[in-house]
Amino acid sequence: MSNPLYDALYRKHWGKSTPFLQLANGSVITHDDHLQLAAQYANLFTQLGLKPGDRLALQVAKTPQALAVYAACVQAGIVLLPLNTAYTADEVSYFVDNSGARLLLCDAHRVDELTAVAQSCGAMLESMNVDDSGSFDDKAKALSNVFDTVERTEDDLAAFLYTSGTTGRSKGAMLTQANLLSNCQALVSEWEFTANDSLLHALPIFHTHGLFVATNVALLTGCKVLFVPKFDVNDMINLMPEATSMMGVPTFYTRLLDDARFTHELAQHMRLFISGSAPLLAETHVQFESRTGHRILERYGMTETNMNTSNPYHGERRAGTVGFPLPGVEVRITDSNTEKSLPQGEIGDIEVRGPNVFKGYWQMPEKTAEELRENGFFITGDLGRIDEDGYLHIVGRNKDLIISGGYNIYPKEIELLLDEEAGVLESAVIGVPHPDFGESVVGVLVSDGQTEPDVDAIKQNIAVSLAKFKHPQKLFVISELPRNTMGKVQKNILREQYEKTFAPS
Ligand code: MCA
Ligand code: AMP
Repeated sequence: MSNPLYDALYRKHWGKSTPFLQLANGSVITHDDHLQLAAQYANLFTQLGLKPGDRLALQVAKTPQALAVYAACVQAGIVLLPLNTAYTADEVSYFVDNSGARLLLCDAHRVDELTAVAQSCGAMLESMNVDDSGSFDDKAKALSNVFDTVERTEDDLAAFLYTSGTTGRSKGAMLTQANLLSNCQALVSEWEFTANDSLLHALPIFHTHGLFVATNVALLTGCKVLFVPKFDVNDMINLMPEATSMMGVPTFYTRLLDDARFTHELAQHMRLFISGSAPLLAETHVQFESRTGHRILERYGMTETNMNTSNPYHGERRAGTVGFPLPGVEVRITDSNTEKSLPQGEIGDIEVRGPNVFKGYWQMPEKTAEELRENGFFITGDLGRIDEDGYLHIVGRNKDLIISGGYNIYPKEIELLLDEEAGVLESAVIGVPHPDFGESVVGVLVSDGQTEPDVDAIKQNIAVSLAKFKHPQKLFVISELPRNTMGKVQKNILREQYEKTFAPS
């Protein structure tokens, strides 16, 4: 039976006692351990009535078992929908309902809160615990650790990743086996990963970066993963001597630089430091090189496209740029109005095409048509230019998006909630520079002239619906929003006005 993603990432590890995951406490999970557990999970999917093509929503802590759920989904042809553990029940409800997920797998401590969500969406609910108790593991333990891999083609769906839009409603980006496979193959070859690598993995596994970039690269090569539950500077420093490489968002690098224990000596043996998901300040790049002698390799990706471009492994890693298109990926810069390609050096829309580009948004053909052209180019919403040496520079965004510590936050989603609050006529949510997270969220409210908005009460009210990383860190009340002659709110003016909100004093 052919199942291209399973064959490339997992089948070759069958029966191998090579280390896959090394945990912070030193214990090791071999490839064989991992795949036997995955097969038990796949058998449980079948027992629960899940069929190939069904969606499984996964909102659990970062554990080896969570990665085994991913492997089981690939083996059983189930479409994985990983969810940020910070999402509230309201947020989870939308994803389960919209995707039609048959099963919601959650952390045991959230069962009470999510039972009603699963019921109202017609999904089954199972739970997991970090220590492999929980209803899901209890049932799986009794089952066979051998599973007949389900046949799939490269065009079959492997995952849904939700990404918000300027309208505030999240869209399920449908990723095929070919999208994931082609991308990790390109990355392994560009970044020269081999079985001898040891990858320090502190990213969450519910987004592209930690799951499809870091984990897939490791599985494809068979290298070892130093697997820590989240970024903790002490773990990073303790484990770095055992690592050859690490991947992170810019906050990882600024936090390491803020720690005096992160020295030239500690980093000397490392082969590669990779950054992405948010802009790496040129200043961080320079500081990092002067501290460690390493130049961080910055690359550029999106949920809908996996990775698009990368600075070179050999050759100049140019600060402030995201390098060159990956093998098989085309990048062009176009004029927003005419859709025509612009001459080299000019700023325009960044568009990408290649085997990495997703199939479309789940049940949203109009949204798909707005962003994915018939000729296969995807309009990223990022603005950029290509310099005389071919390096891509991202110079801004054509979409209203805040990236805080590598997490994407869509202002519209927060504005819709703020506008509902007592005393608020209208609102604008902006991102302003933040020393730790790169950008952070600020809300600007206009009073309705009758009741003065109660900022503290508003913060508490919206917290019920929104994951913590989306909460405005500051709310300001002003008399009116700046608008242009077309009536559009001029967020650039607000961003300038509140630019220093989080500046170190
Ligand atoms: C945690 N908090 C945050 C964030 N993370 N607030 C804003 N932005 C964040 N990113 C909240 C916590 O709930 C906490 O609230 C408070 O901020 C401070 O927590 P702290 O302990 O300092 O944070 P942390 O837990 O250490 O997390 C920071 C982090 C983490 C390590 C930077 O956010 C992270 O791992 N980010 C990586 C995101 C990522 O993988 N992005 C890839 C997306 P309180 O104290 O009130 O409880 S994939 C992608 O973008 C594309 C495809 C690509 O190109 O890769
Ligand atoms: P997401 O939709 O979560 O996948 O986030 C994708 C967005 O993150 C891109 O459209 C960019 O705006 C941003 N992004 C990712 N990598 C980089 C990078 N290296 N530099 C600047 N922005 C980046």
